[in-house]
Amino acid sequence: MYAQMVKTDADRVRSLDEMSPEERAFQERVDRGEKIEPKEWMPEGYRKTLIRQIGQHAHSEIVGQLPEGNWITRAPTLERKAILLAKVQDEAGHGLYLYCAAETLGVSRDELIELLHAGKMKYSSIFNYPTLNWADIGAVGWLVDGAAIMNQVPLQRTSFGPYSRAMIRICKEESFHQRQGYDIMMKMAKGTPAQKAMAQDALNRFWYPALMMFGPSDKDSVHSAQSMAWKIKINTNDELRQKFVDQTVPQAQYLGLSIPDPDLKWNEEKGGYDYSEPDWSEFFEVIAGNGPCNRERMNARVKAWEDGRWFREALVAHAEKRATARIAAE
Ligand code: BYC
Repeated sequence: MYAQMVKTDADRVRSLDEMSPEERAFQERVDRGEKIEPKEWMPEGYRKTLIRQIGQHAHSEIVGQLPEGNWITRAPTLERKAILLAKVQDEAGHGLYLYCAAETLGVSRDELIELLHAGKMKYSSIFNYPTLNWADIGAVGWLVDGAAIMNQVPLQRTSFGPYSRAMIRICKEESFHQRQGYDIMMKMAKGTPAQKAMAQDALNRFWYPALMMFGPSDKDSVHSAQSMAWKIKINTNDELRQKFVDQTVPQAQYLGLSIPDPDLKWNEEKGGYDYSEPDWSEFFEVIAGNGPCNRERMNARVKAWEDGRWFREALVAHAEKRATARIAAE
């Protein structure tokens, strides 16, 4: 099993009494709902957790361009192509806001990217699944961006100021992304029987990977308790997964598609659906680097980074030349 997935006593969230005066004052600010800004004192664990989560989130946006970018040249109409192009460009922008937010914590974008390429940082499991046909682009927009919004709307209230502000802007764009995906699904599901079958097949393949996006079940989540105490996370993984299921099932019904879960059932008492858990062994394999597309995704990212090296170096050389000229002129 994945090493960091083992919970120990050391993972326990400490009470105010067990904290140093500085930590206690910090925790009380978080409890009051104050935002923490980059230059302010913060516990080292808080800083590290944020770098891990924001960095992972930024990488997900950038790697997430690959499965959709694959379909830009094959979009069925000019309008669909323009829309998809804009969406994929938005993801690059999201990555940049997030890398900038992480940089305020004292880590550079280059360092984060090196860690990703060395396999020492993660990105969302979902992007290790292939997009086999156009219906998959609909399913990604509807389900993947739908799950992303469910996770990110509460993160607008996260305690770290730069992350929270990045989330506000990202969420506005994500809701457009989700709607464009649903619009593709609607066209396919109300189209010919063959198109409807493609939409159903895409839903079948993306349903459980989308549920995995929220992370392991609460009992196996190593970081949730501390991250929630610090208000880095606002909800548990299972809470958000449940909300996503409850929101998505009626959307599937409207499309006339069925969720690939024979045990899915409305539970009146809890006011939500009972549903089958994803195959967690598959999830742990994917985040350990053994999903269907992990190697392909990383090779594409490393190649893009290497191919762009001359351009980054030219920018730095140009900036240095201008700075030298400015100093000489003064
Ligand atoms: N994939 O203790 P836990 C997008 C890891 S981009 C991979 O519950 P935590 C989009 C976790 O990192 C969407 N790894 O962790 C872009 C930890 O391992 P480490 C990206 C996962 O952090 C382009 C271990 O499992 N969204 O939507 O408390 C086009 C234990 O988990 C995953 C974000 O990044 C996963 N799914 O909770 C279209 C949102 N889940 O780090 C769309 C921000 C867990 O100890 N992140 N792990 O080695 C979060 O909200 C939280 O980090 C998570 C996980 C809920 C994902």
